[in-house]
Amino acid sequence: MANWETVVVNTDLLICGGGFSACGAATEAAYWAKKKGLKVTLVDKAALDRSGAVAMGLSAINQYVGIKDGENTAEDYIRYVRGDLMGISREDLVYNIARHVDSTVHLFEKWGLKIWKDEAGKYVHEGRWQLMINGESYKVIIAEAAKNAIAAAGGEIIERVFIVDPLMDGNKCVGAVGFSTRENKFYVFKAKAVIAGMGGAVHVFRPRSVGEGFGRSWYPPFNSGSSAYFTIKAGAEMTCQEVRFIPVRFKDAYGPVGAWFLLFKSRAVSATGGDYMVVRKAELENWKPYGLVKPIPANLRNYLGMLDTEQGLGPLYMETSEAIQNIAAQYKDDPKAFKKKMKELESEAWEDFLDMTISQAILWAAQNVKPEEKHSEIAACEPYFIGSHSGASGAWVSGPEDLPTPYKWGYTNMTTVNGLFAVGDGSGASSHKFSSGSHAEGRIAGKSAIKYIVEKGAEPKVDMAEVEKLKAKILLPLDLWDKHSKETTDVEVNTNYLLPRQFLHRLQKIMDEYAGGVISGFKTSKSLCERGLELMVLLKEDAAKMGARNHHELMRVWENNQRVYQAEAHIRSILFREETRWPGYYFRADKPKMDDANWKCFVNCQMDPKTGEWKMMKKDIWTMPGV
Ligand code: SFD
Ligand code: AMP
Repeated sequence: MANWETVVVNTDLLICGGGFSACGAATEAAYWAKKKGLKVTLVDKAALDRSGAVAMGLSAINQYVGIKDGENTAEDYIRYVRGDLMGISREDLVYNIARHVDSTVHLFEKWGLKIWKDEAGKYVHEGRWQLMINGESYKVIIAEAAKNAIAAAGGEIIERVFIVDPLMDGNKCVGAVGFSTRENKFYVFKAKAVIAGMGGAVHVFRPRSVGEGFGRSWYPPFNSGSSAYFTIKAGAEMTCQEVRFIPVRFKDAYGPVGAWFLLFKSRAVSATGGDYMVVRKAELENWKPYGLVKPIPANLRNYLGMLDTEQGLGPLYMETSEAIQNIAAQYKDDPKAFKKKMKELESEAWEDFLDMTISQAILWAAQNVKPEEKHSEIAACEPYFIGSHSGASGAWVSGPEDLPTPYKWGYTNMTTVNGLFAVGDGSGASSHKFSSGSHAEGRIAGKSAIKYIVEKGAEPKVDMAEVEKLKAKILLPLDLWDKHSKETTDVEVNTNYLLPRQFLHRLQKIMDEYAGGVISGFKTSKSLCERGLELMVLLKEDAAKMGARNHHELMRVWENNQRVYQAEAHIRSILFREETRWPGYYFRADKPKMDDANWKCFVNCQMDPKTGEWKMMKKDIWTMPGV
């Protein structure tokens, strides 16, 4: 076995991940931990300042309820999420986040985030729930607060350590193992409670950007399904694993569209100029009652555009120039004011990308796009797993203690595994929390985990013999490389190992062709899913044969292994749910209609970590009384 040092870290609370939810968890947990003399340790595979989905920054805060000013209520937010997710949401969790999220946003502002204000000093809204920000340094600001909180409580932040597996003591999570992506160090974290906040997953499906564009995706390439893998391997019940997210974005560089639709009131049209939201309005009747809610659910907005492209009406375009001209038109009688407004709008359009998707600005520049003069192509991206946005996949967590929810078995946000909490993209069925809601949920879980430690926390019992086995398994790819890489003239062609990139292509091909990726027009069926699962068995056999030439590739190997679990949970859940509920995200072509009578329920799944057997379950939907 590769001769790596084993580093043991003892802590009370272990936070896996360093993104928005983990920073929220760290900030809150450290506050309570300090009072109780407990230690909080946060571990991120990257550097906290620029890790996760918000690494590049964002141009908006997508969840702000505005309770203080009477703009909306938390109940309004429940109705919004219920509609957008076609009736499938954990209303207790959505409510819990909604009632706390505003205070999180106020903290962001206090920590230095610039939120746009109008002349009256009120926040500038992009849409009903969204606030415009100067967000290039959004992540740096939120990370700084988490760092300060942990430092003040005497905790520890460990960067560039990739968490792989949970450590278990029966049905209790007692820590995690991982490895440094820079040094020859294998880490063992022993903890009384663990929070999984390692984001969602990308590159499970073959992306549109392949070849020279590989690595570009809407969802950040560094989140590879670690939260899902970690909770599945711990034996936790998972939910909504079929609810992937497909955003529509500016094509090829994945620039955001929210500001265009909501702030600039832009239209999206087909190549022949028809506004698919108007032309295809009648289709929404087929998806009642959700097809008729406002705003129209994200998947149905996608679907109407997809119907255009399927009928040869693509490409689709965002009418940027029309939108800019419409806004500036109110100044048309004053040429100077008109010119000034046009300049202002033009710079807002570019800033939207520069704040969060710099590559889209580069692509516009490279293709001589002037948004004020000409429209710009948009397209549906490949599928992603991001339960915090408009998808819903994640672990099944316990609801808030003070609500009459039927989903309560322990501490708020604890999974069905004792001592293991999930947040952000890691917790399911609580969509539309976005950056601010993920942070708020992290705070809720951080406080709850400390409560668990105070009331139930026992010294973690870790079986070091088991840890040695995990170390050998995790470092095996380095051994395979050392042993066999000199056997062939081309190191990439070898019968004794395959490289992570090769494995990734195989996984993506299976998902793309059998589970409804881009190439299949997002359509799948029972037979396709079953065949996909057969191929997954063979793929998993080869997973143990991945080789790695260095630290970086070792990380790639484990990212792939983690993606496989996300992929399998996804196929199994699509197969189990015998209907099409989210056209525009995926289509069960053999069950093309929504079936509320049989399938207005959560689809949950659970893998037995000992046997690898999966159990599929239906769970009832609870709606908040009076909402
Ligand atoms: O509008 C390991 N999101 C947006 N939210 C907004 O509020 N406004 C926007 O403008 C947003 N836009 C947007 C958004 C997301 C993406 C991908 C894009 C654009 C392109 C959503 C939010 O970003 C999202 O909801 C939150 O970030 C979710 O928080 P969290 O904590 O669940 O995930 P994370 O922030 O990505 O952090 C993950 C962390 O885990 C680390 N990690 N650490 C150790 N071991 C491992 N094995 C690990 N694997 C991952 C990561 O390094 C990271 O620290 S809009 O355009 O849609
Ligand atoms: P996006 O850039 O698509 O992620 O959008 C940012 C925010 O605006 C998210 O909260 C979306 O759900 C919302 N959004 C985007 N487009 C629309 C639309 N056409 N109607 C309503 N909400 C939208």
